This record gives sequence, C-alpha cells and structure tokens, in this order.
Amino acid sequence: MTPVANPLTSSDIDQLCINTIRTLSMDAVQQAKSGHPGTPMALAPLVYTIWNRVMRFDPKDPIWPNRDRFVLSNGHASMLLWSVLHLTRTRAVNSDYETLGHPSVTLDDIRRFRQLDSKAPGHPEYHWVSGVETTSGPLGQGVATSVGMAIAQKWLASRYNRPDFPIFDYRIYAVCGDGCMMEGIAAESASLAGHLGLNNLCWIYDNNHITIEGHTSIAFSEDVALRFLAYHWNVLRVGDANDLERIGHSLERARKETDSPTLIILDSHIGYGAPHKQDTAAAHGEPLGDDEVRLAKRAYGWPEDAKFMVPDGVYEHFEDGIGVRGGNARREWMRLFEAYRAQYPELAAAIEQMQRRELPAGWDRNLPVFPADPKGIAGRDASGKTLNVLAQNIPWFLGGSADLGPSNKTLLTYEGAGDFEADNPGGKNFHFGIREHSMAAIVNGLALSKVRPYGASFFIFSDYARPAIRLSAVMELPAIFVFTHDAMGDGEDGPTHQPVEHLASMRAIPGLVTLRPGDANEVVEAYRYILQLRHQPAVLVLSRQPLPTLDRTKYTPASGVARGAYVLADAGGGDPEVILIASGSEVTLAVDAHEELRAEGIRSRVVSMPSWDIFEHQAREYRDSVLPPAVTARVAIEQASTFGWERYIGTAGRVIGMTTFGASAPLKELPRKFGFEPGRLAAVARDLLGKR
Ligand SMILES: Cc1ncc(C[n+]2csc(CCOP(=O)(O)OP(=O)(O)O)c2C)c(N)n1
Ligand SMILES: [Mg+2]
Repeated sequence: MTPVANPLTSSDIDQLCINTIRTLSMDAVQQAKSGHPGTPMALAPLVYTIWNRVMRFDPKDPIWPNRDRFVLSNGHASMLLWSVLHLTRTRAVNSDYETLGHPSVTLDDIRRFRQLDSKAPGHPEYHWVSGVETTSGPLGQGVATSVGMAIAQKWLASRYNRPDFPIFDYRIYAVCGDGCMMEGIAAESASLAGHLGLNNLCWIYDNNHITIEGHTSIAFSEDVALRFLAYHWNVLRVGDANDLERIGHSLERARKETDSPTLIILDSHIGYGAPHKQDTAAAHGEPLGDDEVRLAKRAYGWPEDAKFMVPDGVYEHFEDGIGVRGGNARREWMRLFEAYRAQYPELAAAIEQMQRRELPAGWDRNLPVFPADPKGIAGRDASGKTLNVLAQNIPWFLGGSADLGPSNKTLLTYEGAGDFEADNPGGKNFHFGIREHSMAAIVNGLALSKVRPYGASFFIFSDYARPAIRLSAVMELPAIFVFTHDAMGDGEDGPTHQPVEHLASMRAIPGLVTLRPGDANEVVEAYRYILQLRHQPAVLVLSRQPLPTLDRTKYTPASGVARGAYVLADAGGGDPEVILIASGSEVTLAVDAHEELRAEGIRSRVVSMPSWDIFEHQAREYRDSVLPPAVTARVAIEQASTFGWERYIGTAGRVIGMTTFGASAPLKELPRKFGFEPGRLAAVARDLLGKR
C-alpha cells in the first residue's frame, strides 16, 4: 500500500468491496475510452456505506413500494451505480412491473459501459436500467427530483399509514456534487424542502472542490453550509470521504432528525488513489490512462493487471449486508401489508392500483358537460372544474401551481382537499412557490413515487420548467403540466408574457403529449385522454380568456380529441375544396370563417387539431380521412410560431401564425394587429382557391 491510500476502514472485506467499486469504475471508463472515473473512486466508500450498511432496499425486488430511494444526482459518476447494482445482484424488472430472474446490470454490461444497448449507459437512466430511481445527468435534476420523492413519501404516509401500520416510512438519499450545488434548481428545491421540513430526505454533497474547468474557486466561493442552515436544513460535515464510521454515523443522525432535511458535506478527493491525477480536473471526465490505472490499483493493493475483477467474497458480503437487511425488511413489510389488507382492503387495493399506474373504477364519473354557449368559458376555468371532479374520483391525483393557482384555476376547492404543508402532509393542493423548474422536477419525483401529479404555471414560464419536462418524457412518466395563458389572451402583459415559440418547443419533445383544446368540452376530453396515459407526460395548454362553447349537436363531438385532430365541421358531399386547421382559441375562429365561406358556396372543412403528437400516432387511414392528400388547399391558424405547420399544410398551403413576438395592448386590439380574425382566414382561403 502506498501512503495515498491508507485505508481507515473497519475491516478488509469492506475495503475489498470499496476497491472493487473503484476498480470496476476505472476499468469501465478506460475500456470505453470515455466517462468519469474520478468521482466513483472518491465516493466508493460513501456509496458502499449507504447501500451495504444503511439502505432498506431488496435487490431481489427493486420496486418494492417501501424501499429506500437512492438518487445519484451527479449522474456522470454513473459507474458508482452500475457497480453497486451489479455487486448487489439487483434483479431486472420489466415494463409490466414484474421482477425477472436475470440481473439488472451484468459484468458484461460494465465491460460494455457506454456502448449501445449496454445496461451500463453513460448516465443513470430510469426505465432502461432496473434499480435506477430517476434519470440524472443534467446537474441539479436528481436532487430536485428527490424532493418530489420525499414529498410523496410524506403524502403517502399521511394518507395510507394507520396505527401500527407504517406502510410508507422509507427514506430518500441523494448524492450530488459541486455542479448540482451551483445549479439554481437545487437552490429552489432545497429552499422548499427546508420549508416543508422533509426530515426523510438526506443529500450528501461531494465537496471535492473540482469541476471540469478546474478548482471551484474560479466560480464558486459561497459557504454552502451557511446557505443550507438558512434554508432550515440540518447540516453535517464529514471531513474524510474514506471514514466509513463517520459516514455511517452522519447517516444515522440524518435518520434521527425530526424536523429538517439533512445535508452531509463530505470532503473528498476526486480520483482518490491515482498518484498523478488525484485532486485534479483531469480525473473528472476522461480515462485515467493505462499507466495511471495500474498505479492506482497498486495504491489500493490490487493486482495491477487484473481487469473487471470481482474478488472472492465481494458478492457474498453484499448479500450478507444489503441482501439480508433489505430482504428481511421487504418480507416484514409484505407481512405487514397482508395484515393491512385484511383490515383496510380499500386502502390496500388503492396502493396496489397506484403501483401499476391504474385508475380506480369510476375515475371519470361526473365529468362536466358544457352546454353550447357563444360567450363560453375560459380553458382554465373548464380545467378547474374538471380537475376538481377528477381529484375527488382519484384519491392520489394531486398537484398545484408555482404561485399561480388562482390564475391557473388549479386549486382544488372541494371540502377535504387541503393544502400540503409540513403540518398537513395529506393535503392535495401543493404550493410550489415561484419555483417552476423545481416544481417540474418535483412533479417527476411524485410521478416516480406512483402518485398522479400535476404542476401548473403560465405557458410562457414553461421555459423555466422545460429541462424537467424533457426528463419526464425521457423517463416516460405520466406527469401532467397544466399551462394557462396560452397565447395573446394575456393582452396588456405584453411580449414577456405572450408565448410564441412554446408550442413548437413542446411539440418537438419526443414522447410528450401536447394538447391545446379549443373549447370547454375539448378540455374535458383532453383530461380524459391524459389521465389514461401510463407512460407519457402531457402538457395541457389552456386559454386565459373565455372561448365559445361549440354546439356539439351542430358540430362533431369533442371526443375526437382522443385522435389528436378531427373533422369538426364539414361541407358535405365528398372532399372539401379547402381545409381550415386550428387549435385552441383559433378553433371557433375557423368555424366562423367556415360559415362565412359556406354562405358563399365555398366548401370548406374545419379540422380541430388539439394535438399533433396524438394525431401522428393514428393510422394513416384515419389521418388521410381528416386531411385527404388530394386536398392541397389548406390554411392553418394558430396564435403561435408558424414553425412546423408545413407538415400539415404542405407546399401549397398557408399558415396564419406568429413570426414576431407579441405586443402589450388591450386584448381586443391584438387579434387585429396580428391578423387572427375570421375575415382574414376566409380571405386567405379564397385566395388559395383563386376566388378573390
Ligand atoms: C445542467 C448541466 N450543465 C452542465 C453539465 C456538464 N457537466 C457534467 S459534469 C460537470 C462538472 C460537475 O462538477 P461536479 O459536480 O463538481 O462533479 P465532479 O467533477 O466533482 O464529479 C459539468 C459542467 C451537465 N451535466 N449538466
Ligand atoms: Mg466537484
């Protein structure tokens, strides 16, 4: 052993396990010729301690509902996770939530780190590798998501635990680095976690003073401990990342904390044990090089030429630690749950439905039906009424807004809904504060915990939430984002509050369902569609201003929303001459233009298109029936960027949309300025047909 790596551990087998994590990580990065070896080398003792000594996690059933959660927010250090998932022989789970016989991560996957189809990808990917609790990599997202997990545990405990039945009492551990600490989303999330007193949450901050560009002193000098104390966190410090006893002790203190989340600041040395690279930025994100790997192995007392070696006794030691502890905890919980089921069959059934992302029977009963009304109702108001029915039908459907509840109309106002607060963790109205980014990540954390969440704000501020919305799509989570004030309905607030490119931006996210309903009944149908999604997030884009409620005896039913686009009004007698395509507030405008054209004997069709994404997933036959390829005279109208509409209007069509930002003016003046008027639409249609 060289002086660099003087082990301070209690036993040789602990050290052997830790060094296995280190060397697997170094070998994998070296073999891949890419990756991040330094932090796994430094944090191996921490991750070893959390997994093998503390966490209640059963590798044989990695989705057991009351398991402790482990989040690696510094996702670039993914080899930490692949190593422990492999060494604990964590089982794979399929998309039907069945535990399979084979391991989640094999040694071969680790040999193929970062290669196509390997279960050891560059960053932790939920949905791809069993045992990963959330996708991480964009720094700060993991810790923010962990706050959602902690909130979910509190809510579930409050709603489902009964005297002598602690069905939900799990804890959440999240590891993060300097990058996460610098990101704003972590600050938003820590602030809320402290406010809510989430004592089930423990973040461990890898205080290694190194990021990609060098020492953190070039850009980061605040006192993190003081900052977290000010957030009402319990702050602990462990001065040596190799000191297992102190790490264990601090985790134990976190567990005993009654009022606050805990931050453990862990002083570590990136690239620990590598004689030339320890404590340098070079250890962060590139292979150490064959010579340095050999020297580091020598420092660990490891055979220098051994690669991907798991020494005798290592698997067994994990089996004796987390395997036995986690297995016992799960079996005990299963027994507890059976007794709970006998006493509280309805609650037990609800918990099981939640785990499978099913909805309770009668989930859509009493949904509102809006009568035809030319004055109409705002999208946000129709949404508020619908949400209040759904939240009563689905006990675990909950959410809130980033301080815009009264504007977004997302408040649940029925008796017993309640506000989620530290002293009322069973409340269903969440107050995220003005923290859109964190809100979206928390919504992801809630969805990962199997409750059904929504978060809300103005559509313009989806910009502040987009990175987490994108991750909800990457993770295939049924998260719901309700965005009101969808276009220029904001009037006087002006261009800073008028979304233009946001629809295009949301539509561009693969797997995300974006829906912009055209009247109150389309809002209801949009919710009906969204609630049935199990593996897709949805963004609901709603108007601030009243939209006429269409007469569905005259026009086709709003249930067409479930197909993404549908023929709302038609000329009859075969294919139309011209097709008018619209979403949201422009749908009635298209109907008005259609009536105007009809009076002139021009046969037009109105297609209401609330969702491109849903429409794209319909059979070609259906799509061609709505937009017959032979009809090339098409006009799209939407109060948003024209970007992308070419795909539906083709080269012969026109689009009335936005090519500039909006303007500050009373609402009634804006449609005139930007050309969103039925007369203009009819004129463009006539022009296309050469009938001026
Ligand atoms: C939001 C975001 N910005 C930038 C990056 C690119 N990036 C990956 S790791 C890293 C440095 C992280 O430093 P630190 O968290 O201290 O990790 P360490 O090098 O100590 O492991 C950066 C900038 C990222 N992954 N996410
Ligand atoms: Mg660092």
